[in-house]
Amino acid sequence: MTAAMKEEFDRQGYFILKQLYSQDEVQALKAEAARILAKHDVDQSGVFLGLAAESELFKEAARTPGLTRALKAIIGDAVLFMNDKVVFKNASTDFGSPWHQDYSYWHGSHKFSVWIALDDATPANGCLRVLPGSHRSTVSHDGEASDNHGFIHRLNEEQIDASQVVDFEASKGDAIVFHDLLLHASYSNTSGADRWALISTYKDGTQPDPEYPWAKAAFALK
Ligand SMILES: O=C(O)CCC(=O)C(=O)O
Repeated sequence: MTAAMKEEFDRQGYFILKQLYSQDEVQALKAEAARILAKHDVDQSGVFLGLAAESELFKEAARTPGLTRALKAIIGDAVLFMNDKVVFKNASTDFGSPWHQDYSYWHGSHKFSVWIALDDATPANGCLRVLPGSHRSTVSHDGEASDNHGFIHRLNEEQIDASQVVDFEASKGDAIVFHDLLLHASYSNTSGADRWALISTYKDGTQPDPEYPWAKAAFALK
């Protein structure tokens, strides 16, 4: 299983883990995320960084055994958790994320992120979209970024071959592990329903990197 997982990840730039978390676990994570968000001044970006930094539940979720096994198969034995964030879209924070490679934001060694559905995600409420195989090269991110929605490094929609795009329609608890060069985006949320996702980022701990101010909760997976 792990060899097949690695082979698929290397070919596509991502690997899907169906029902990585149970419905009860997802419910508890969403409630805990809501509790954390309520304690902070959260802006309209729809993103809050640093859940594991203040919650044991999120720390546990970041090292859940099924995920640890998958990450070790993909990255190797020295997996380092760096940080996590919740990306919450709802009736008032409803814009889609533009196409980008995460690598354009952090450079250094390649990182691996896990996008976890805390709600069922469909095109109507803003599911993730990926371009399989796009992790084999870096592309320049010079798309128009003046809409105040963050994502200063992005591509314009016309730069993407729409016929190759795969929508990740997810049930809550499903997850996708992806390489930081995989081009991805998400639909805007036209449904008014919540679409919350947890994104956790990892790296190969043997690889040198600059000190990232955002990696505030780093710990090694056992
Ligand atoms: O969850 C989403 O809508 C996409 C978020 C995203 O692409 C990112 O944070 O890099």
